[in-house]
Amino acid sequence: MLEDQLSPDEKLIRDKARHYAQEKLMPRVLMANRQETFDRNIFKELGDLGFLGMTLEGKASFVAFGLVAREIERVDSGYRSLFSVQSSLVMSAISLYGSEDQKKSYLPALAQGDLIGCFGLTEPTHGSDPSSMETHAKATKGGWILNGEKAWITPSSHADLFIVWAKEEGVIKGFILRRGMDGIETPRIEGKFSLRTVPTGHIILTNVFVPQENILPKASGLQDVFQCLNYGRYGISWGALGAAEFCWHQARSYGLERNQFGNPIAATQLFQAKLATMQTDIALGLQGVLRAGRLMDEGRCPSELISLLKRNNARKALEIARAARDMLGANGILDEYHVIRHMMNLETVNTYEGTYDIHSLVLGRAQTGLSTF
Ligand code: TGC
Ligand code: FAD
Repeated sequence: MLEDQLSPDEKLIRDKARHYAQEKLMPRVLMANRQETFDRNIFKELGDLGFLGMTLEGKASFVAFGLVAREIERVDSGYRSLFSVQSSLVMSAISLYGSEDQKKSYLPALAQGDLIGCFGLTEPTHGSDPSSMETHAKATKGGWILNGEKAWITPSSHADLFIVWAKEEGVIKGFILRRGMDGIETPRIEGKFSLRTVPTGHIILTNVFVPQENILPKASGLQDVFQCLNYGRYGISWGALGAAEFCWHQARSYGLERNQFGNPIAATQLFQAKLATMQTDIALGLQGVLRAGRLMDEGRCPSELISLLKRNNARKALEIARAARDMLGANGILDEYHVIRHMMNLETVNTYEGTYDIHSLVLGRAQTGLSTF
């Protein structure tokens, strides 16, 4: 059992996260999803609980971080995305590649949830292939001038701080931009059927002057971007299982109460076979992320293992949500049962931070030594 493999501290953090997620997030998620409303207070709440950037400086283990991601995503993948972007992408980028002054200036406010960060890598015409990005930085007196466009950025329309990746003379570098700098626009993307509890937007940069002190001095190439993505993908691998567990439990409860042909539908062999598949995929997935977490804590988790787990757990969670949707019949399409929301969210989880197929190709390259890119 997973329970036996967690330390007392990890269990305490997990219980704190479960209590918060069930008591504070669950009651507001239905209307937030239906009306696409974003609650900025969630950052403060996560900050007050000590969850934002919790692995930095060894404050908590990577396993504890994963357990928090799982509890938040048991409620909603969008809420977990907020936690992931702030912790794994934004705070990690500053922590790994920032100057001491940048760390002092930004990390405490990001950890408290007083500042909201976002991570701008994807562009309208460069998603799976970020090395072809067109956003560029040109050196000028006292800093750089940035031009370009980032797309699909969580939650750019509400962010105070932007980590923007841009090419300077062909080399990818990271910059810290602040809302209020001249030339930044952050329009929101409308019409999403997935991750509706968090805004997703563009970052449009038109001759934005970025002072010298706002470059991430230790970042110098795509491999540094990928280091942040490794943390993000690891958190997603845990989180997706939380969403899957919710759908599994919902299907089981529904099947025990719903009668057809004079018997609970859970009494049918087909229904039970589906529950068995869900249980198996979740139990094996949890063992995988636990092992990866322990290796992360020891500083020796291969990035291919993270690709393997992100790819598999996101896909299995999506399959479980689709199966649960079916097992609830017509009620499966009602948002008050929450399964259809998880299913729609998991379409995004399967796509972002490297699609299922991109991670297939990463694994294929590692096995064969042959790159398809
Ligand atoms: P490639 O030649 O593979 O790599 C360039 C350099 O990077 C190194 N590298 C890694 N290092 C550490 N960890 C990893 N996972 C790494 N993957 C690659 C690699 O060794 C190389 O280093 P060096 O020193 O030899 O130069 O580069 P490529 O251009 O061929 O890339 C191919 C591919 C598919 C691996 C890559 O582009 C990719 O992963 N594409 C997916 C893009 C992606 O994941 N975007 C995410 C955007 S952020 C986001 O989605 C946030 S969602 C919000 C939320 O998380 O909730
Ligand atoms: P594409 O790269 O155009 O891929 C389209 C299809 O082609 C996919 O099925 C893909 O697997 C396939 N494909 C591509 N290349 C190959 C190949 N070589 N071989 C075989 N098949 C291939 N990005 C950020 O930078 N920051 C964020 O905060 C962020 N948040 C997001 C939030 C949401 C809700 C979503 C949906 C996306 C977010 N993203 C973010 C972007 C995300 O990382 C990209 O969508 C993802 O990397 C895929 O890129 P793409 O959408 O351009 O698809």
